[in-house]
Amino acid sequence: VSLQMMKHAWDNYKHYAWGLNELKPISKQGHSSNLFGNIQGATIVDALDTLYIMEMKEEFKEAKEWVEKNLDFNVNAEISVFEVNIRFVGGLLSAYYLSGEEVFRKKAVELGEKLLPAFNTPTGIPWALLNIKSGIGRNWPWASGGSSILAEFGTLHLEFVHLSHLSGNPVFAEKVMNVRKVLNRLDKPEGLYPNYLNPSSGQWGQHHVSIGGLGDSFYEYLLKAWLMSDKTDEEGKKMYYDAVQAIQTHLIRKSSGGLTYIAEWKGGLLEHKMGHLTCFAGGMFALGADGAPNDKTGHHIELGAEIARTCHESYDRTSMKLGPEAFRFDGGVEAIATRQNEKYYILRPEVIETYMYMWRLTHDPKYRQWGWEAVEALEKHCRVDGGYSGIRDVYNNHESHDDVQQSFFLSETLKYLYLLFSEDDLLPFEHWVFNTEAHPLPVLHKDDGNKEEHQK
Ligand code: DMJ
Repeated sequence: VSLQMMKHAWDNYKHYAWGLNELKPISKQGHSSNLFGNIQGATIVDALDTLYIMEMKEEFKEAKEWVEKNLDFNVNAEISVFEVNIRFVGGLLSAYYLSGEEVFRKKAVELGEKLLPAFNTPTGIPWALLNIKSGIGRNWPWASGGSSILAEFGTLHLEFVHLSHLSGNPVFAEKVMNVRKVLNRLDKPEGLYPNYLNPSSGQWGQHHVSIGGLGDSFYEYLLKAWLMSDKTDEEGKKMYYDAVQAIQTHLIRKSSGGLTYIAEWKGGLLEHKMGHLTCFAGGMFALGADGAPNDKTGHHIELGAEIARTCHESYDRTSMKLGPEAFRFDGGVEAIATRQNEKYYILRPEVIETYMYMWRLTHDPKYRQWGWEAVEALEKHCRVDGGYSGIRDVYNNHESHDDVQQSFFLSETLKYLYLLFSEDDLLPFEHWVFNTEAHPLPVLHKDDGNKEEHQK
């Protein structure tokens, strides 16, 4: 089924928006997000590995030809360093490792080089935004006193380690190791990492902590850096398990109805809200269970299972059976969005991602059942003639479509669904880690001197 879904999403993109970043499936035209500046083809690059894994050979070939002929980074464009890294660098790296086609390696390294000037700050903590022609960077004007964002500068590590590995140039890995160093030197309030860090002063901005938006993939990359290093990166490992300890003490709570959730922390006060983005953490806890210190393996799996259940409830308590952007545990509600501007669903993957990890790690059939419920809901409410669209209010009985087919729907949501219903030996966790955009990167085994030896 996810293959049929992929075909529908891809064919419509191809028909109406080929070469542009994303598809508007209702108006049947291209959608350009300023996150990528004038870099084009986000859907193509994000979808390459999904096409490959689903064995959509013709489509993969067309996509590869487009990359060869048209993917161009010599543009005067201000881009989001994080978004371009996770979608474009990550997408190209995976496409290279899966297919062995040199063009993807070359383009990934070329783009990586374009991103390097982002690290030219007094601390080496990169800017959020970079003009890839002039090399001038800056931060989001809304981010606490000129700060860089934890989930942005903390989500470069996996890709940059691979860029060094594939190019033979250590500079990429050095840049991300320095980010680690800066973070390690800083005092952390209650052991927590605030979402904002000023790249000039090296001081934290506002003390807001989140395992959802602005924080999320930083934690994910600590764990995955350790796993991707064949469990040799002890520093990444320690930072991850220390962070999880602080998260458990200060952020994880249980509702009176018995649902475990991860709250947000604002200078010591809790906001009892959990984002759809935060739902990825169920899978992360389960993935990290194996290495948990003090015989806590079972506990981390259990925590993953509880988060999965809560996020499933957030879907189940809507009329469309698709989860809202954020849900609350206060004012008499549990796992329900109470604000109009938190009721949308934009084809995000995190809940299905957690089902996939929980399925692989426990084989409890309920995760496939829950994944199937999501497929039915996507087909019923998000599928339109011209592709798949997000929904403005999942509590309404009538769809109001947002008219965007996000590129991560093809790279993540559909890939995780496909993996959920595949055998465990398709991209086994011992050999692959998924970047935060679901692009698989091989574990760098201790004894693999050269890149040719990676398992496919
Ligand atoms: C994706 O780009 C990535 O999963 C990122 O980590 C968070 N936001 C979207 C999906 O929701």
